[in-house]
Amino acid sequence: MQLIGELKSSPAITRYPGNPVLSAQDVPYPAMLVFNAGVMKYQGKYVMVFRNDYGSLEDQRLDGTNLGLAFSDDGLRWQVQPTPCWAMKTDEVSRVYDPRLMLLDGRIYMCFAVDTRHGVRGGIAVTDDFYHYEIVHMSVPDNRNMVLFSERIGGKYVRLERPFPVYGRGGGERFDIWLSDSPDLVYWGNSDLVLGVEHVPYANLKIGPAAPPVKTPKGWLTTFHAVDFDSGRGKNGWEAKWQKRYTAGVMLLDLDDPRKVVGLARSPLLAPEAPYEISGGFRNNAVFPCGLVLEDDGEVKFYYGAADTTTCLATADVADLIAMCEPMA
Ligand code: BMA
Repeated sequence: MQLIGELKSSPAITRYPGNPVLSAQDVPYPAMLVFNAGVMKYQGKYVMVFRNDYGSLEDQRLDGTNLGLAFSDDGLRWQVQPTPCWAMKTDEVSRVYDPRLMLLDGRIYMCFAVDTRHGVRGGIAVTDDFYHYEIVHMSVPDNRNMVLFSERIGGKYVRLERPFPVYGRGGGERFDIWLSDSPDLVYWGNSDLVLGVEHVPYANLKIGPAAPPVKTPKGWLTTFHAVDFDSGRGKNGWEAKWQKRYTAGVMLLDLDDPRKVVGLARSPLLAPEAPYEISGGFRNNAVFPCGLVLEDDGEVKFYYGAADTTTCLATADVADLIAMCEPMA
């Protein structure tokens, strides 16, 4: 395995000086790790659904996961609602996590991952109030990191996703970004590979969709996470070993045929560097974006989980992100 070495964030991106924008102490019910949040703008407000892993910080013990809801007028200062907005626990399902939010046909959709006794599934639900979720689709295992495009393309709904083909990819975690389409959000097919991990120079393990793609005149601006592994890394968080690093990347997909990558940034958009990304967390050395808001003036607000512990914000100009995406060879 080719080691990746040092990585730096792009000069195009600026961390919000008030980071983190959300952490456990902002949550009025049991909360411990508050991260990987989906964010959207809806009816003039910013809305966030975040993952909350609760348990004991003192004993470094995870007891469970629920999703929390927060609102904001400026995308910076957030008010968390008094109760969690969703959780799922049955004999079969242990938890729902890593939500992504998007508006589609005027309704609010959320994609999420579901841990089950029989594998990890990707889910899609619709809600009108962020508290009641009607599940419209659950994938077969193993799949997660699903994101929906905000409009139909060629008459079809489209999603990016990240299946985990362990057996067929040599037994390790060598995973790529795929796309499927659907006539109704329920039945999905016509699946194709979009971006292989081998195309990302700063990944040696796996990649996966990050925030839902946003439309720009040059293509669908699409963020993803990228993972590199180094067996020389040891303990770096709560676990005995944490040898991965999670960075964030950006690419442009063709407006009419999003199976086609028209541009890819050859270096990361965001690499773990800030103190709250590289130390003091559950899994240090990790940035994991799930939310992105494109403002009317071209500012991109990029929300990401830092060290699987807090929710942070970075901003960029959409023109700079587009410029980073170089044509594919
Ligand atoms: C991924 C997911 C994310 C998590 C990341 C880093 O595989 O489980 O929820 O943020 O690992 O630990």
